[in-house]
Amino acid sequence: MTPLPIRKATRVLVLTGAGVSAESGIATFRAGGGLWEKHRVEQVASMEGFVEDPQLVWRFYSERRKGVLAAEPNAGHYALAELEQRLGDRFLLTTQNVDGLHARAGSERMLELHGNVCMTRCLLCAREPFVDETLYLDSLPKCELCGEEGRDTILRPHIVWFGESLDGWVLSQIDDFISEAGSDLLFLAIGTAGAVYPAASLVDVARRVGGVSYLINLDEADNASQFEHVIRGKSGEVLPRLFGL
Ligand code: BV8
Repeated sequence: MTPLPIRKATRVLVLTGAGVSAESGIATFRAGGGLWEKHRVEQVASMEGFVEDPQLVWRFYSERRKGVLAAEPNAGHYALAELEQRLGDRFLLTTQNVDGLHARAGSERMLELHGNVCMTRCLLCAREPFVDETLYLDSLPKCELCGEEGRDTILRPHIVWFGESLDGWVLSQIDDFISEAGSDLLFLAIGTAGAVYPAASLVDVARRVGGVSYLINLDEADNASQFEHVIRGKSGEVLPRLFGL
């Protein structure tokens, strides 16, 4: 496999999706047997669904929290952490994944676009999201800070649901990285079906500044035609070779 065209000036922006964690045993969303086959998205990954049945949503996220805590990063996660070590501030990883495996593999220059399944926050007050590994299978967690002020507020997963905006600061970090790179940008989308926005539009932004784009994915992706280079395969096998590790 031809290693990536990384020159001295090249700045690498990576977007990962659920496919990168598949070899860690974590279910993807849209493949056969995937998460969206067992659950209606609107019911478990939207504010409307949470308001309608918060216990169903907490059960859904508690099951995923349990799976994530039992999982380990795979060779694909470690390859990305190694590439970051080599490139330093010429590297930025953005992930749609909420499983925290990139951080556990050592990635530091990493932004979580859709939140983290092992973090919880209050539905109402401005307390910071906090690490939470508790499983709420038949109980609803309450905000104790709100409780002290006499409000009975439940806590929610620190996840970006459909219809909710992504964090403005995170998006501005990505925009800044792309603008600074210009035509020296190398954009890699790895293990994602390219079906969810605005993450799926990153390839268009990369091309607009003259960047080179690669898709590394097991199957066809919705936005595959946007990429100059498409490599089909498993990220755990492809990335170490592609990065020349
Ligand atoms: C928003 C949390 C503003 C939930 C998730 C245009 C612009 C902006 C918004 C929209 C737009 N058009 C439509 C929208 C609305 C919506 C959207 O995109 N809908 C889609 C369905 C059309 N977007 C939003 O609502 C976003 N909000 O933009 O705010 C706004 C506000 C109001 C109204 C409009 C706009 C919020 C999106 C975030 C939703 N939250 N996650 C949770 O995780 O529980 S998205 C969810 O999908 C996950 O985060 C997941 O990561 C993500 C994307 O899925 P993939 O990662 O790609 O996973 P998938 O299974 O699909 O594919 C895996 C791929 O891996 C496969 O192709 C497979 O072949 C491959 N693979 C498998 N194994 C391997 C492999 N590849 C390599 N190696 C392997 N071993």
